[in-house]
Amino acid sequence: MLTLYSMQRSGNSYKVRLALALLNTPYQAIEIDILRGESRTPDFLAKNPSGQVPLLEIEGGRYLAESNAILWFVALGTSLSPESRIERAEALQWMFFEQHALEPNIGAAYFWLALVKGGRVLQTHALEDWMERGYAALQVMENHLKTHDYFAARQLTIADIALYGYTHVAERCDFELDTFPAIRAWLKRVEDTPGFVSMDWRPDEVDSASIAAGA
Ligand SMILES: N[C@@H](CCC(=O)N[C@@H](CS)C(=O)NCC(=O)O)C(=O)O
Repeated sequence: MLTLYSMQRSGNSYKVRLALALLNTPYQAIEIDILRGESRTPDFLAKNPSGQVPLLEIEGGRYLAESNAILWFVALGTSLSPESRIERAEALQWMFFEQHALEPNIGAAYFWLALVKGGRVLQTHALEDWMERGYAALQVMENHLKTHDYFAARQLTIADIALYGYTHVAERCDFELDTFPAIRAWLKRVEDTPGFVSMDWRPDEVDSASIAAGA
């Protein structure tokens, strides 16, 4: 049985929950509240020295961090992972893009505007950069989606799941998607996929206290 350490409102965590739900893969979920420092306790740091969620515990006591690495782990050999060499490389290309162009900008804006009280005031200057770079990333995605339904392999793959994680919350943190019709159509295509679950959806949850108590 897989164990996923994740935070409900974390886009990186949601990517993994979405893939697991689409694949109907059973797992146990443990909620880690990063705003209360739960990812920085000695116990959690022993599992993931980066102190971040998501973190997947695999049978045999191995831990895997980084949302996109986890996506590959859970999806390999399924319909969500492309088969051919070039299509796998294209999926990776978009997943690297997600981590360097989208997540650090829209993800950061989402965190400070939607999750942290007073975050807008604390991050006024950084916000300008995040908006500019976030819109640039959205434009790259829009250009691709004008001629493609999905990002790789002409079907829904983990590349779409990776990009969906923060694109779908862009409007909750000041980005407007009115001028990105191809992105809006793609968001809807992802949401119409059988087995899709929203970020609010919760798998049956186990709290960390009961795990520690061996329950
Ligand atoms: N590149 C990592 C980023 C993970 C990340 O930034 N996680 C955030 C939540 S979305 C976190 O755990 N932050 C807590 C911290 O850094 O203390 C991934 O894709 O998994």
